[in-house]
Amino acid sequence: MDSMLERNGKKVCVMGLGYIGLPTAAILASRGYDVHGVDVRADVVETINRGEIHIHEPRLAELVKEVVDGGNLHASIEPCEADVFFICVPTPSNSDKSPDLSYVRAASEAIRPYVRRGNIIILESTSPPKTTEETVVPLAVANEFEVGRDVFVAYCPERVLPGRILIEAVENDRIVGGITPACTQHVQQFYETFVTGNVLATTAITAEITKLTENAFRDVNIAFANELSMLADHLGADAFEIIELANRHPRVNILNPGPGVGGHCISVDPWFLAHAAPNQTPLIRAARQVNDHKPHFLVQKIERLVADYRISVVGCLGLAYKADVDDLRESPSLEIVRELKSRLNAEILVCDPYVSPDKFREFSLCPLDEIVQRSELLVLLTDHSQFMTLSSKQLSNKLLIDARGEWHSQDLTAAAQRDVPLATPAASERHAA
Ligand code: SAJ
Repeated sequence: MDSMLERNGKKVCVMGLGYIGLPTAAILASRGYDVHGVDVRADVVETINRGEIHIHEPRLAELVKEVVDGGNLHASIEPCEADVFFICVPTPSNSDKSPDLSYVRAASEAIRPYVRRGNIIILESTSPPKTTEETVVPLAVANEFEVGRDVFVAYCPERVLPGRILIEAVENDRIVGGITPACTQHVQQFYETFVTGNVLATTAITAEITKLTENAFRDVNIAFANELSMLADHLGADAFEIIELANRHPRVNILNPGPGVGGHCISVDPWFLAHAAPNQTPLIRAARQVNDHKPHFLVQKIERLVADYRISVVGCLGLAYKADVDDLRESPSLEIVRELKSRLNAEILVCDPYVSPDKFREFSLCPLDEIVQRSELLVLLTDHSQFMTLSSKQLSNKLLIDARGEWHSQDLTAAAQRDVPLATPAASERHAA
């Protein structure tokens, strides 16, 4: 539909400048759109208008600087008139696991005065079924407009993996679910101007459920791996070796056990499905419970090891929810450290090279060298690449717990007790040495 010339001058208003909204705004700006980004946080708006960013994501800082300096991206706390509106705000869950749509509601209400005939409104936030139709349409579209004729509304879920957002936002296939076929068609044409993957057309409710299904699928599969790791520990076997061997079967592909499942997506989204259909989702609920239990299981193992070996200094490597990101949302690593700090008598040292001490003030962080030098027990919680470079010499004479199965693949098998340790004679000798 759009040539580069047509894009110039076409205005896009992006509501929410977080992990999805900011990369989306920057990508659109780099493709020639005139992008007005909106965030409720004045500090975020100021940071972006200086050409800087407030989150960590590879290559995003350079891109934002380029498009802000070039005049194609401007941030504000207020929306403005635009041709296309994106809603990219958080959709957390309440304490009873029901979805909290307050940010979607607020963003929809905020754009309503600016929406004109011919405009497109896209919801990208992961949302429970029917949110586009029952929340966005009534709040964002004035009564005088008919959806599908005057204003075009669709749900188009983001599917990007943190750490690869700028690549996946462009290259992944996208799903566009319009409220009507005309909405789908308009929005599909718009995505085709900047996405190189296929843009697949469907309805709003199908797109909403599909997005939740993707993350629930991954959660169930990780839960299987985590359950296996606890089962193997109970029976005195190594889950990582079992998985490695089982995965040699041509039709078996088990994921990695870890300290639990974190991040703002996979640990939250399956509950939206469970909440929407409580009696139809026993497996999805069980998976959530298994993954939520894993951090406590690890804390108990660490506690036992500390008591058995009279350990006085424990080093925890990693706070973020996964490798090479700075995101602490729902992080099992952070949950484990918090629990260890409140339950153990030992000194707990913590290192995370991605977490800035200026932003994180709950407790102080330690340089990696110091942790490696001082800890009697080292626990690998998040598999940041910096931790993969530790040599077997640096890790010798220590008890090790590798919750990710990574040190093993670095050929440290002899030193590392993977996932959940058994107090093997070898470990106790090393500890004594
Ligand atoms: N994890 C494991 N074992 C594994 C894989 C992951 O324990 O084998 C853990 C991670 O350490 C992390 C959590 O699971 O704590 C989630 O990490 P992830 O890399 O699986 O996914 P996210 O949350 O970073 O991103 C997911 C992606 N969804 C899917 O892969 C189906 C991404 O494509 C979505 O766009 C994103 O959720 C989202 O925004 O919904």
